[in-house]
Amino acid sequence: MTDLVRAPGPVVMGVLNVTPDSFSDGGRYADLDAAVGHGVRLREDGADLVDIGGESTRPGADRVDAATEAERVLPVIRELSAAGVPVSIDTSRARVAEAALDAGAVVVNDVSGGLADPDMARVVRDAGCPWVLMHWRGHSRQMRDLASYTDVVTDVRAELGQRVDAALAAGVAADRIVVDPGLGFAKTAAHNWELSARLPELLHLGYPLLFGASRKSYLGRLLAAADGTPRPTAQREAATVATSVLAVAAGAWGVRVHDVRATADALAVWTATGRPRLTPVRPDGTPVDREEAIR
Ligand code: PMM
Repeated sequence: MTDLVRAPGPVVMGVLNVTPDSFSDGGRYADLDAAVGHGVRLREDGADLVDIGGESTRPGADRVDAATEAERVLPVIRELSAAGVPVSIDTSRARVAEAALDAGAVVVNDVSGGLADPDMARVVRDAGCPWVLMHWRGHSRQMRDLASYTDVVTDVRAELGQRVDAALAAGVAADRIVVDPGLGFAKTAAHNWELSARLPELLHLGYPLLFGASRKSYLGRLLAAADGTPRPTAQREAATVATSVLAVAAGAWGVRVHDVRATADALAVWTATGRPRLTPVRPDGTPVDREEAIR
């Protein structure tokens, strides 16, 4: 597992939210057996990692306290790890991350990119585990008010770069770092599409990139009914698969998805086709060169 960050990929992270209120699977896996069963299924479906979260990050969600978050995730992590399923802990709290690593988790997925808890860098450095640094500007309650950018791609790249620098300064090894643009976190639908379209510009940070679009509301809005009703979360799978393949073809290292089998199947097709890569193009169809993409 220590080689996961350097894996040729694509890495598929399966989502397991042990919460009553996550936007897509909230409430479904609150019971231990159901959660463990689902984690095993995600692994069988092709997940390289099962990402376990005990606090909803849905926009507008209230925070839970650290003890509640830990109580939700630790038993699931223990059982899945004992069953040989590689687990990441989706938390922005150092205390929860530390306990999760003790319970068998092998990766820390921090939606705050180390901003929410100043002690997180120490925990990750001491564990020597991979750390997913997601772009983040504030907790769920405030994030809708923070979606303001001069240019979303250059701003997200710069802010992620600062999080990487802070991690390195705290002694985290460069080869343990994964970055993530944080689709839907202080981002409008237009921001999410812009980040998707210009993903190669984020790769210039020089770190493996995780892409998490699965079932998010901008896909529901894209696929809305004629009366404007967003497509329900469970019916956003084909769009999710498309985002995953396009992200990987644009150079993403991995994707974070709810329906692992659908995305793993699509990525198997991509691999069998010789891993074709997208080249960024101008609106007139001519390729954008590296220098121009950096801007
Ligand atoms: N999205 C959610 C939660 N955790 N972690 C990373 N690294 N990237 C994401 O995009 C991300 C995340 C919210 O989605 P969920 O409610 O389906 O877990």
